Amino acid sequence: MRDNDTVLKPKKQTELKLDKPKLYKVILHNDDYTPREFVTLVLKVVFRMSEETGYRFMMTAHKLGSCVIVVCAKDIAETKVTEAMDLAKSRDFPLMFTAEPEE
Ligand code: TYC
Repeated sequence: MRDNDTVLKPKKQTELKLDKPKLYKVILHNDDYTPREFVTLVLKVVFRMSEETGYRFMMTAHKLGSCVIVVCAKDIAETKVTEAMDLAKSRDFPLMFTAEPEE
Protein backbone atom coordinates (compact mmCIF):
# COMPACT_ATOMS: atom_id res chain seq x y z
CA MET A 1 0.00 0.00 0.00
CA ARG A 2 1.36 3.48 -0.88
CA ASP A 3 1.35 6.34 1.63
CA ASN A 4 -1.34 8.40 -0.07
CA ASP A 5 -3.74 5.52 -0.70
CA THR A 6 -7.18 6.07 0.78
CA VAL A 7 -8.10 3.55 3.43
CA LEU A 8 -11.78 2.80 3.57
CA LYS A 9 -13.01 1.86 7.01
CA PRO A 10 -16.18 -0.20 7.19
CA LYS A 11 -19.04 1.99 8.33
CA LYS A 12 -19.98 1.30 11.92
CA GLN A 13 -23.38 -0.30 12.15
CA THR A 14 -25.87 1.92 13.91
CA GLU A 15 -26.93 0.19 17.08
CA LEU A 16 -30.66 0.13 17.61
CA LYS A 17 -31.19 0.24 21.34
CA LEU A 18 -34.73 -0.55 22.39
CA ASP A 19 -35.71 -0.35 26.04
CA LYS A 20 -36.81 -3.69 27.39
CA PRO A 21 -40.53 -3.43 28.21
CA LYS A 22 -41.00 -3.30 31.98
CA LEU A 23 -42.48 -6.37 33.59
CA TYR A 24 -45.28 -6.12 36.13
CA LYS A 25 -46.03 -8.21 39.20
CA VAL A 26 -49.62 -9.16 39.92
CA ILE A 27 -50.00 -9.22 43.70
CA LEU A 28 -52.76 -10.91 45.70
CA HIS A 29 -53.55 -9.23 49.04
CA ASN A 30 -55.01 -10.92 52.07
CA ASP A 31 -58.19 -9.71 53.78
CA ASP A 32 -60.30 -11.03 56.65
CA TYR A 33 -63.56 -11.58 54.77
CA THR A 34 -63.15 -13.26 51.39
CA PRO A 35 -63.64 -17.03 51.75
CA ARG A 36 -60.57 -19.14 51.03
CA GLU A 37 -62.55 -21.22 48.50
CA PHE A 38 -63.47 -18.10 46.53
CA VAL A 39 -59.86 -16.86 46.38
CA THR A 40 -58.78 -20.29 45.13
CA LEU A 41 -61.57 -20.23 42.53
CA VAL A 42 -60.46 -16.80 41.22
CA LEU A 43 -56.89 -18.05 40.90
CA LYS A 44 -58.14 -21.07 38.94
CA VAL A 45 -60.44 -19.12 36.62
CA VAL A 46 -58.39 -15.99 35.98
CA PHE A 47 -54.83 -17.30 36.34
CA ARG A 48 -55.49 -20.82 35.06
CA MET A 49 -54.07 -22.50 38.15
CA SER A 50 -54.89 -26.00 39.27
CA GLU A 51 -56.85 -26.44 42.53
CA GLU A 52 -53.62 -27.36 44.36
CA THR A 53 -51.59 -24.44 43.01
CA GLY A 54 -54.43 -21.97 43.60
CA TYR A 55 -54.79 -23.23 47.17
CA ARG A 56 -51.04 -22.86 47.80
CA PHE A 57 -50.94 -19.27 46.50
CA MET A 58 -54.10 -18.39 48.46
CA MET A 59 -52.58 -19.80 51.66
CA THR A 60 -49.33 -17.92 51.05
CA ALA A 61 -51.23 -14.60 50.81
CA HIS A 62 -53.34 -15.62 53.83
CA LYS A 63 -50.25 -16.30 55.97
CA LEU A 64 -47.86 -13.61 54.71
CA GLY A 65 -50.31 -10.82 53.85
CA SER A 66 -49.62 -10.82 50.11
CA CYS A 67 -48.22 -13.01 47.37
CA VAL A 68 -46.86 -12.46 43.84
CA ILE A 69 -49.11 -14.42 41.48
CA VAL A 70 -47.44 -13.79 38.13
CA VAL A 71 -44.88 -11.52 36.43
CA CYS A 72 -45.88 -10.42 32.93
CA ALA A 73 -46.33 -7.50 30.50
CA LYS A 74 -48.17 -4.44 31.82
CA ASP A 75 -51.33 -4.83 29.71
CA ILE A 76 -51.72 -8.51 30.64
CA ALA A 77 -51.13 -7.75 34.35
CA GLU A 78 -53.75 -4.99 34.29
CA THR A 79 -56.28 -7.15 32.46
CA LYS A 80 -55.83 -9.98 34.98
CA VAL A 81 -56.25 -7.59 37.92
CA THR A 82 -59.46 -6.18 36.39
CA GLU A 83 -60.88 -9.65 35.68
CA ALA A 84 -60.09 -10.91 39.19
CA MET A 85 -61.43 -7.78 40.92
CA ASP A 86 -64.60 -7.81 38.79
CA LEU A 87 -65.28 -11.38 39.91
CA ALA A 88 -64.74 -10.39 43.55
CA LYS A 89 -66.98 -7.30 43.22
CA SER A 90 -69.73 -9.39 41.61
CA ARG A 91 -69.86 -11.34 44.89
CA ASP A 92 -69.31 -8.28 47.13
CA PHE A 93 -65.97 -9.55 48.45
CA PRO A 94 -63.20 -7.08 49.26
CA LEU A 95 -60.56 -9.25 47.57
CA MET A 96 -57.69 -7.13 46.22
CA PHE A 97 -55.23 -7.67 43.38
CA THR A 98 -52.75 -5.01 42.30
CA ALA A 99 -50.18 -4.70 39.52
CA GLU A 100 -46.83 -3.01 40.11
CA PRO A 101 -43.63 -2.72 38.11
CA GLU A 102 -40.92 -5.20 38.90
CA GLU A 103 -37.65 -3.57 40.10
N1 TYC B 1 -57.95 -14.50 54.98
C1 TYC B 1 -59.14 -14.99 54.30
C2 TYC B 1 -59.94 -15.83 55.27
O1 TYC B 1 -59.41 -16.28 56.27
C3 TYC B 1 -58.81 -15.84 53.06
C4 TYC B 1 -57.98 -15.09 52.06
C5 TYC B 1 -56.77 -15.61 51.62
C6 TYC B 1 -58.43 -13.84 51.57
C7 TYC B 1 -56.00 -14.92 50.69
C8 TYC B 1 -57.65 -13.14 50.65
O2 TYC B 1 -55.69 -13.03 49.31
C9 TYC B 1 -56.45 -13.70 50.22
N2 TYC B 1 -61.22 -16.05 54.96
